[in-house]
Amino acid sequence: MKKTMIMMGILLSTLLVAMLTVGCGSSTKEPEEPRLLLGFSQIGSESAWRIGNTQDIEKSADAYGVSLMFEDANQKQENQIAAIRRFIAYKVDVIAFSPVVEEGWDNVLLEAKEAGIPVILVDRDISTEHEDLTACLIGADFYQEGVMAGEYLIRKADSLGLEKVNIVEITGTENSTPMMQRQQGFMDTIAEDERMTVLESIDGDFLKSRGAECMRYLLETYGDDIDVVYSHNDEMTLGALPEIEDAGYAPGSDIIIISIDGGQEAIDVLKKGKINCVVECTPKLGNALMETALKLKAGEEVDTVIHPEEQIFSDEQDVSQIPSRGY
Ligand code: GYE
Repeated sequence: MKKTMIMMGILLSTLLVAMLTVGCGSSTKEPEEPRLLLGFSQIGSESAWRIGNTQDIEKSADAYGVSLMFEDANQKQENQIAAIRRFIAYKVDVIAFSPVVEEGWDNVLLEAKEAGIPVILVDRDISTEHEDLTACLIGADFYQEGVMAGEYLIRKADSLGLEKVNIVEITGTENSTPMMQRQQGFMDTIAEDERMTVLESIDGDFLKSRGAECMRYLLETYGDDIDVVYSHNDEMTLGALPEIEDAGYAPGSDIIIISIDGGQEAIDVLKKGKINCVVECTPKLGNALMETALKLKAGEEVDTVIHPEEQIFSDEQDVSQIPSRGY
C-alpha cells in the first residue's frame, strides 16, 4: 500500500514537471506575427480533388506565415455567403473563396468592396455584371480540359477505326464553372466530327454516389449503345465503373472511359486499364494563392488570371511511369 502511494507520488510529480516544462517552453517562445490574415471559404469535401486542395492551401499558409481563417461551406452557397460576411466583420486582410456556382455573389462582394477587402477567386469563377468585384482568379483552364478530353476521344476513335461513337456525359455541379467549361470545350472539339453523337448529358454533381446513380440510369436507358463515358471528375467516374461492370461490360475496352482531375485513385484504375484517359486538373493552388494575397495586402498589381500547367494521362502512354500524384 505504502509502496503504491510512493509510486503514485513519483508519477504525479513527474507529470507535473513535464507539464511545467511544456508550459515554460511555449511561454518563452514569442508567437510570430502573421504576415497576413486570410479568410478562405472552401466549397466542401466532395472529392479527392477538393480535399487535396484544402490540404495544399493549409500547407502553403503555414509555409508563407499566413494566418488562415478556414470555413467549409458543406456544398452550400448560403454558407459561403455567411462565411464571407464573417470575414468582413472580422476585418481580414484578404478574402478568398471557391464559388460553388457562378451566379449570386454580387451583394456580398459589394459589401467586401465597401469594406476595402480584396477578394481572390480560387478554382472557380463567378458571373457578374460588375467589373471589379474580385482582384483575380487562380484556377484551372476548364475549357482547355474539355478540349483535351475531346481531342483524346478523336484520336482514340481514329486508332480503333470507329465509324460511330455514342457518348454519355456525366457532368459536374450545374452552373459551376468546371461543369460549364468542361462541357463546352469538349462539345466544341467533337462538334465537327460526324462520328460523334452525345446520347445524353446528366448532372452528377461531382459526387461518387451520383456518378453511380447516373450510370445505372444511362445503362438502363441506352445499354449496348454506349461507346464512351465522359465524366467531369474522378469521383463520378469511380462511382460509375462498378455499375458498368455489374451490367456486364468491361470499362476501358467495351466502353471508353474519360475522366478529369487525375487523383491517385483514378490513376491507379487507369493503370489497370479500366479508365482510358484522365485529364489532369491540379488542386495545388496554395502557393499562388498566398503569393497573390501577400501582393494584394502590399497594394501591388496582380495577374488577373493564373492558370496552372496541366497535362493528360492516357492509354497512349506508358502509364506505369506516372509518378505519385499527392491527392
Ligand atoms: O474537378 C471536382 C471538384 O472545381 C476543379 O470540383 C474543381 C472540381 C473538381 O469537386 O473533383
